[in-house]
Amino acid sequence: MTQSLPKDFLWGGAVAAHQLEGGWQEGGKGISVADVMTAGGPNKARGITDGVVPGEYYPNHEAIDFYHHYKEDISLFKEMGFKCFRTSIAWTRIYPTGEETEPNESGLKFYDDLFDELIKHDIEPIVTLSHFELPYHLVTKYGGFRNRKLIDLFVKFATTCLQRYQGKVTYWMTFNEINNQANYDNDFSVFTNSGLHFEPGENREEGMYQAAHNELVASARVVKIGHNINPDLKMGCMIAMGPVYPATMAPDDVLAAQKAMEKNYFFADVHVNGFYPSFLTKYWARQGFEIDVTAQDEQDLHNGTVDYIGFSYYMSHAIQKNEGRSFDELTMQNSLVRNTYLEASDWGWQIDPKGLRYALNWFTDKYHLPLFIVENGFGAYDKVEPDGSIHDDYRIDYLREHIRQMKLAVTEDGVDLIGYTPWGCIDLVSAGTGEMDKRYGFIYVDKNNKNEGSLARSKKDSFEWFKTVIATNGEQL
Ligand code: P53
Repeated sequence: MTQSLPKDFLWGGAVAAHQLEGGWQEGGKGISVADVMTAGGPNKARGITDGVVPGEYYPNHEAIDFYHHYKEDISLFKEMGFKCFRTSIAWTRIYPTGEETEPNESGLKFYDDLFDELIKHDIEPIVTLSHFELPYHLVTKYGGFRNRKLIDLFVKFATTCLQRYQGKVTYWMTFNEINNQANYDNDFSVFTNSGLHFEPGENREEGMYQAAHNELVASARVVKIGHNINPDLKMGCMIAMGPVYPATMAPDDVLAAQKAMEKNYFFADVHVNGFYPSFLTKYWARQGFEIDVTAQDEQDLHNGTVDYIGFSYYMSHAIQKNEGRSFDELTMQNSLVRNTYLEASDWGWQIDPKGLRYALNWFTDKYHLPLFIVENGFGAYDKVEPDGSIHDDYRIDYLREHIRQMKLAVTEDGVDLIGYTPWGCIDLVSAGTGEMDKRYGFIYVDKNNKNEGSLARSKKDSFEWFKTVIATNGEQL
C-alpha cells in the first residue's frame, strides 16, 4: 500500500457565494435568504427579517466583495498552490426570483469569468449548487422547500448551470450540508437549508422531513440530468459530519449515539442508496408523520444516486441517554453532553482531529464511495501585529492535526479520498453567526464585525505553512 497521498490529490480551499461575494444587487442579482439575515455572535443567534429592512445591518450584502476582488484573490490561491477551489453558484444571480423562465445572462457571465480565471491558473473549480442561498421570493411565495414546486425550480436552475459549465466544472454537489436541518428546532438551520419559517403550533419536525424529502428528490433528478448532459461529470452530495459518540459504555448511551447518527445521516443513505432506510419510515409511522412521497419520487431517488460524498468536518459530539426520555424523544438538542477529553474553540466547537479519521472510515464502511473533505477549519479571533503580520499558530495546529489523521485514514485504512479543501481559505462572513471576526482564512481580510475596514487582503502565517503542505503533497506538516 502506498504510504503517501495520491499524486493528483485535490488540495485547495472552500467558500460559498453568499459568504464572500457581496455585490448583492450587482448584475441583476435577486434577494436570497442570506440577504435577510442580520449578524449575531458567539451566544446570539442571527436575526431573520421580513425582507430587507432599511437601517438593519446585513453582513452578506457586501461580505468581502469577492465579486470585485476575485482576480486578486485567485492569484493568492495560486501562490499557495491550490489545485482546486470550491465555491457555490448564487441561485439569485442566475434566476433572481427563482421563477424566471430565462436565466439572467449577466449572472451566468460572472461565473464564466470566475471559472475561466481559475482555470487560467490551473485551479479546478468545484461547485455547490445550493449553499444557503435560496431566492427569498420562494420563501414568501411558497414557504420554501416544503412546497413541491421548488423541486422543478431547483432542477431548472441546476440544469442551466450544468449545461453552461459542463466543460469547466467536473465536481458538483447539490445541497450544502443538507442534514443541518435535522436540528429542526433551530430557526437558522431550517431557514438556510430550506427557506422554512414556522408558525407557533406547527410541527417543525414533520415540515423539515417534507422539505428534506423534496430536496433529496430534486438532488436525485439533478444527479441524473448531470450524468445525461455529460457522463464525465461527478455528481455528489454534501453532508455536515460531526460524529456522535456515546458519553459512556452504557449500552443505552451506545444505542443513543447510534440513533442520533441515524437521524443525522439518513440523508446520506438516501443520496447514496436511493431509498429511505427502514428506521426512518418506521419512525415516521410511529410519529404519525405523513410525508408526501410519490411513486415517481421513489423512482427518481432510485435513479439519481451520487458518485461521491462531499462532507464538512469541524467537530464531534457526545450523547447521553436520559432515563426519562425514550429513544424517539432523544435529540441532539436535549441530550448532547460535553466531551471531557476535548478542548473547544471560542464558539464551543469541540476540537477532535481523530474524529476526522473516524468519520472517513465510517463513511467508507457504510457507503463504499469516494469521499471529498470539502470543509474543515478553525474559526478564531486573529490579532494583527503592528507590522501587519498575523501569527495564527492555533489554526496551523488545528489543520496539521486534522491532516495527519486524514493521511492515516488514506495510507493505513485505505479510504478513497479525492481532496481536501479547508473552509474559508480567505476570511469571510460566518454562516452561523454573521460575524467577520470569526475567521478561518489563510488570507486575512481587513473588515470587522462593525463593518469597518479597507477590505485589504494580507497573508497570515498559515499561508506559508499551507503552501508548503501542498508543495510536499502533505509530507511536510
Ligand atoms: P460558521 C454549523 C455546524 C457545522 C457547519 O460555520 C456549519 C454550521 C452552520 O453554521 O456550516 C458550515 O461560519 C457551512 C459553511 C460555514 C462553515 O460550516 O458558522 O457549510 O457555510 O461557514 C463554518 O463558523
